[in-house]
Parts: sequence; C-alpha cells; structure tokens
Amino acid sequence: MAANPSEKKETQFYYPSEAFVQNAAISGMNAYHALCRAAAEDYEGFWAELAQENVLWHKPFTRVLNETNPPFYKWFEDGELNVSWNCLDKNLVNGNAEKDAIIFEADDGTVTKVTYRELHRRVCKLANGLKSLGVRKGDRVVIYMAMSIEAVVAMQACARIGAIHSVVFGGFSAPSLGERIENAGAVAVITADMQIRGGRRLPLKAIVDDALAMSESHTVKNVIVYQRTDEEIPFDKGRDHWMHELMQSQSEICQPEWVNAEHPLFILYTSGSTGNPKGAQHSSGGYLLWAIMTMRWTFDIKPTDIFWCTADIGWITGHTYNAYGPLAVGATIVLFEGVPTYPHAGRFWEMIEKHKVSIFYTAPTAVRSLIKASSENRQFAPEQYDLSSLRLLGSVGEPINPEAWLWFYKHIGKERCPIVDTFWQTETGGHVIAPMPGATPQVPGSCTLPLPGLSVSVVDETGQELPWGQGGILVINRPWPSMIRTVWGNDERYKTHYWPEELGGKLYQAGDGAIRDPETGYFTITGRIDDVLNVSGHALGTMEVESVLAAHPMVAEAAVVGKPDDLTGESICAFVILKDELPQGDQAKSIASDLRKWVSKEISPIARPKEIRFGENLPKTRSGKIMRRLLRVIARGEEITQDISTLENPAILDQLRNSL
Ligand code: 6R9
Repeated sequence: MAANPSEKKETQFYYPSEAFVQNAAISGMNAYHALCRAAAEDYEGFWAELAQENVLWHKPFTRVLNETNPPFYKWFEDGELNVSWNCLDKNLVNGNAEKDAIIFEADDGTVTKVTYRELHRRVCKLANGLKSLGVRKGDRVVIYMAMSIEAVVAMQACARIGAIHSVVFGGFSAPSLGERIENAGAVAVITADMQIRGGRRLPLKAIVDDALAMSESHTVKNVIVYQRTDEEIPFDKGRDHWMHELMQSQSEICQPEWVNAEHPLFILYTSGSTGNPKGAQHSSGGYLLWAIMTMRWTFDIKPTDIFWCTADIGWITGHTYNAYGPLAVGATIVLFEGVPTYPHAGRFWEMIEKHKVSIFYTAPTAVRSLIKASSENRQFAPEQYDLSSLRLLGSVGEPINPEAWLWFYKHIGKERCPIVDTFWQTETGGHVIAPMPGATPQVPGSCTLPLPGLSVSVVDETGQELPWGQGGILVINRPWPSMIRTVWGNDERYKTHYWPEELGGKLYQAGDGAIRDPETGYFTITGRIDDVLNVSGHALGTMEVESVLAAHPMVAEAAVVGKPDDLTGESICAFVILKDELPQGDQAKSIASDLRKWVSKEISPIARPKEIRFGENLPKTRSGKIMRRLLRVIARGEEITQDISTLENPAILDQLRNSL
C-alpha cells in the first residue's frame, strides 16, 4: 500500500550497542536466524524444548501439538501445571523470596512494595477465601478493578484454584460490565469500592451493583470488595464481602489446583468491539510459555531490571506483561494507578527516575500526548528528569509513527536504548512481530520481523502469499502455543472470524493490513483491514496518511477516516491535534491548507484529506487506541448511538463534532 515504492527513501537503521548485543538473550542476527531455522526444521520439537525448559510442569506433557480438529488446536495437552505456582512458588525457592515483585505507585504518589513472599501469601489467602465461598475450578470470576496490587492478587488467586478470570476494565459502564458477566456466566465478581485516577473517583462497587441488578441470569453469588478508600458504599450483607475480612482468617498455604495445559486461564473481552462481546479464551500452558519467552526475548529481562509496562490489567498487555510474564521470570514490576498527565505531564519521567525503571513499555498515544505536553511546557519535558536507568523501550497498541518513534528514541532513550515496537493482539496472547533488542536493526515505523517460532505472511484476498512490497492481509500460517483457543461459548464465531474460508481456513487472520519492505522483508502494519480507505480506487492505509500528517512540524497527533463521497467513492476526513493551541477561523483554514499540500507532496494528491478538523484531543479507549469508529460517525455528521463506555475522554466528541 506504499504510495510510490519507486520513490522510497533509503532505509535508516538503528542498531543496538555492542554491549547490549553481548549481554542479550538473543545476541545478534545469527542467533535470531538460528532460532527461526530450528522452528522451521522441527516445529514441534522447537516448542517442546522451550516448554520443557521454561515452564514448570507438575506432570510433563508427552504430546506437543494436536491438529486433528482445526482450528481447535491443542498444545501440550496431557501436561499438567499451575500458572500461579509458576509465577510465585518458584520464586520462593530460587532466591527471589525477598525480592520486590511489585512496586505500586498510587495516584497520589504513595508507594507500596510487596515481595514475592508477601505476594504469595496474599494470593494463597485470597485463593482460600474464594474456595470458602464455593468458587471451584472452571468457574468464571469477573474482576472489575483498577490498577492495584490486589488486582494482580485477584488474578493470581483465580489461577491458583483453576477458576477462569475475566478482567473487565474499571470504568466500563454498568451495561457493558453486565453483558460480560452474563456472557461469561460468572459466579463471583471481585471489585473495589472506588477507583482513583487522575484525582477523580469512580464508584466501581456501585457500578457492579447496577450491572448485577440488570442481570437476568443471577449467576453471581458473591461480590468481593477491595477497600481502596474509606468512603461509605452500599453493602449487601448476604452477597458482598470485604476482601480483607475474607482473607483474614484464611490459611497462608493454598495447594495449587493442577490443571491441564489446555485448561482456560482467562477470558478477555476484546477492546472497543461492536456487537456482542467477544471473549477471547486463553489456555494455561501455551499462554504461560509465550509470556515467559517474550519476557526473555523481546524484553531481554535480567534479574536486576525494573520493568514498567503502563498498560492497565483490563487489557491483554496488562495480563501478559504485568500479571503473568514478569512474575513468571521473577522480575520486579512497577504498577501505576494513575494517568500520565496527573498531576503534571512529567509524571512518567518522574516515576522512571524515582523507581529507576530500566525497561519502559507504553503506547504510542501516550508518547504522542507527552510530546505535545512537553513542547507546551518545558518544565515537564523529559530533559528535566534523570532517565539514565533506562536501557530498553517498548511500544504497543497501535502503529508508532516514525516521528513519535524518533522522539521516543532521542528524548527518552537518549539514542542509547533500543525500541521494541511490538505488534500483537488480545488473541495472540503475546508478541508476534517485534525486533529482538540485541539483534534486529530497528527501523522507525516498522515492527520488523516475527518472533522465532511464528510464521507470518502477507496474503491477498484468496490467501495467496504476496511478494514483498505489496500490501495485503496479515496472517499467521501455523498454530502457535499462546493463540486464542476459541471465542468463549461461541466456537462458530471463532472459526469464521479468525480462520476465514476465503483464505482457505488454515490461516489465522489477524484483521490487520501489512506490507513487507521490498529489501529487508520488514513488516509495517498499515492499520486494521476495516480501516483501509478507498479513494478513487486507490487503497490507502489510515496509518500511512496519519503518519505523514504527524510528521508535519505543527502536528502532535492525527487520525483519518473515510467518508462516502459522490465523486471519489470515499474521501478522507482528518482529525488533527496541533502541538500548539486549537486554531480558529482563518488561521485554521490556512493551516489546513498547508497540511493538505504537505500530504499531497509526501504521499500523493489522492491521499489529500478533503476535510480537516482540529481538536484538542482524539477519542481514545483507556488502552490508548483511537476510536476511529466514532470519528467515522462524526465525519458523516451522524448521531453517535454506539456504546462509548470504553472511551477515556467523552467530552472530546462534542468538540470534534462542532469543529467544522
Ligand atoms: C496488544 C494489543 C490489537 C490491535 C492489532 C493492531 C493494533 C497493536 C501494534 C498494533 C501496529 C503495533 N496493534 N500493536 N499495530 N503496531 N505495534 O494492542 O491488543 O487490544 O487486542 O489490539 O492493535 O491493529 O490488531 P489488542
């Protein structure tokens, strides 16, 4: 989908330092290629060896991959393990017992730390508490909490007794929460009295009450409430329990429930989706294996690292890279309750300095908003903080445009830290395409190459592999251990959505468009397939246009959507956030005209936005994704009737609506 490959600028590579390469888990491209070759030569042998070496099995598996009923693949199916045992008990006997597992920073800056020993103790107590309420292996438990040590404890406690958790973002509306509780058939909900973010309070427990009042099936018998504040909340004595009271009398020992490798560890409803909630069901064995491997390979985790992934636990990134992966490798994580801009825009940098964070993993949208904030107010620019503890940076959630990549690289990583731009999805459980930091030469705007073991291609609408340089559909060619197992309660939806007949039924369709660089084979994600624009018969990825807009010196962030057009079929409407203040009147017109010329020059006149609207922000989910479906509605001048409860900043909709 590149507009004109013949005019391609020479690729500039960014290399890890010699020292980084030498100490890296995957050291140099030869090591990377050797792993890829090993997987290609003996796929099952490759995975079996990793699973034997990196996961602790209660009962070893003898069967690696079962492909008899595609696309319902099974991995390590006769093996038995417990994920919480792998994350906690292991660390009590290998010298990590007194090591900090979690450094928690509250919204107001208060810091609380827990060691592996203490975390283990709390998880066992809550696990026993859940059992005392009758929660059993296979039962579903919905967790509706904010970022907290207790949220991780809740997830791990479920894993310990073989209950299947489903974390719902704290902040989803009562109807959305209710819908997920119903769909999962949950027997219990774990929540908190309040959520505190950015100085604001949200009554989580009251929302749970509303959600349950709407529920028709009444499967929820118990609600467990973590007391975050001292505010009075409604309490139903027959159903509700304070978490601390429930845990108080429980034993500190809880034998893990051994589960089959295929036993579901959790269900996670995919973010911002329309229609019925789609619960991605993940396994225990395969999921854990990939959480561990990607911690070692992509994040090159070392015993001394302080690892900070800013993602909420309500998102897959918070599952794999907060609640499970780091603990399974005995790392210390930073967990943050608040938001990057409160009480000031230097909060992230301040926290990196304070906790001596060495690996920092965040979303492009956070980077872009902080670029804007630091250009507006130098007092909170990263230069004001000591970021020398950093050694590796990561990006996730959306394509990171080259401008933002370079800023991240220069201003945060000081040209010293590799950036791992990690492409993956809720459904993939862990990273799919990403540079190996001590091996892969990085290119801004490209997530580079697949991880060893993953076979990824770009194909056309019939499933035929396309030559490098031609944009198409991103697919994964073979089942892999951490893949989604099904859509909870809806095998048919899993099959038709992810393994479409049109592509032959044997390719996992990610739902994203991609293009491979003609020379390096590096992947660039062009956006969701449904975000492809068709202007006068030319296919354009939203990302391509957004990236060019964001490269303009005045622009902080941009999102483009298509709008029906009599002349061109579809025309481009761009929503633009400037680094400076919101422009008005003639000034806005003149900037818009400059931006049109810029896009024309950088891509082609076809890609020129017909309409440009300025705003102070874009509508985003709490996981940092731009909600283009809402922008599409605004661009068309229609009423918003969709669910906006996942939206971080609803007020922005009015502003953008009135921006013409
Ligand atoms: C982990 C996560 C998945 C969708 C995915 C793609 C987009 C995520 C990306 C990226 C380009 C990256 N996405 N990481 N696009 N480059 N590094 O975000 O999961 O919430 O399920 O979203 O996010 O479009 O298909 P999830």
